[in-house]
Amino acid sequence: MATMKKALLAAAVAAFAAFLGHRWFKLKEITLASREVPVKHFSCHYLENIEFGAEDITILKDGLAFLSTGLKFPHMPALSNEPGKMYVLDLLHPKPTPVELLIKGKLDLSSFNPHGISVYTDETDDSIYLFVVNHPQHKSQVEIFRFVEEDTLVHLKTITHPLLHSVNDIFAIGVESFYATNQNSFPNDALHFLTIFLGLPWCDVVFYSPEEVRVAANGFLSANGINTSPDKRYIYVSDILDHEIDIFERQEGEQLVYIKSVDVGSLCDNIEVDHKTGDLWLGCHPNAMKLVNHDPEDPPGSEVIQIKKIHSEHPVVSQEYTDNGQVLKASSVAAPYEGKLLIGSVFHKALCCDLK
Ligand SMILES: [Ca+2]
Ligand SMILES: [Ca+2]
Ligand SMILES: [Ca+2]
Repeated sequence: MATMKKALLAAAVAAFAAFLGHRWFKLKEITLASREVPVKHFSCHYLENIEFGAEDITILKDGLAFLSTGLKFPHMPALSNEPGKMYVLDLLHPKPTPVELLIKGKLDLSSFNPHGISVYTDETDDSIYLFVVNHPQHKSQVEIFRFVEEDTLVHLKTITHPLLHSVNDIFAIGVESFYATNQNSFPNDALHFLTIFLGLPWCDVVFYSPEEVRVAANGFLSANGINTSPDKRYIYVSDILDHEIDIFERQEGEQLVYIKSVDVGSLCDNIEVDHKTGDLWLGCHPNAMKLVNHDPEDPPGSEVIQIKKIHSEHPVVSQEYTDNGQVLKASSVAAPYEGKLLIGSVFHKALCCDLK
């Protein structure tokens, strides 16, 4: 009897070890831990004044770009002790230079830690609202600003909600309503890591309006960038650890209906969409292990991926820019505008490139 018990126990331990080994192998696949990218550059220069990352960038139709900079994030190197800042840059200027935005209002600037951003233009009076994910003391909240004059943001409102527990990016759809991605399935890091280890796609996208807050879509391993088609009919979400872009249709009453997923073969962070062509531009991490290891001898690289004809039977996914971390570490966003491309990063610099 004792021998039988021992044999069963040994079999159980072996099965558990095999399971752990399998999950460990899967984790290496998820993080693309052995991936290297070749170097493929455009003609680019560093943007002045951006030394501590520009995690997210978005560009208005008139060439005005907004940048969120200085993100401090758990497990990522933070090179500056200063709080984060917002910048604006005019791409129509002969020598576009980022200018720090002055923030007016009651927001605590000493703990300002800006992450994903989105702009909403109110077409009735052309006023511009800037929505910014903020992580003071590593919490998650959304700040709504109004952009006034050339270089000023007026803080209007801070939004917190239990469903908005680990927000990465947002897509603003009204003066006070938005979709937000949660990159963790649980606010607790250890529980979230466990779900990733077990491969459970439990992250969600939340719809927020003053009247209603609810989960609008789920089933993401980790939801990161979110943006829309030029006609605002579709929503694109980067499921970063699943290496794909998930496409949803917005239906009446802000119901999201899943359409399909497009494989990108990389860990794509934020999504920007060309206003004219509808092409998607993705700032991606070629290898997430390098991102968490931050070994100066083997830094995390950068990768920009473009998707053309995303709604057709055969979307065209192409690798447009890659770097081994010597020029740009940890690219997180690529924003196109009239033959130019701004590439931002999590904690490093930002580039202005010529696509022609
Ligand atoms: Ca964004
Ligand atoms: Ca997915
Ligand atoms: Ca992001």
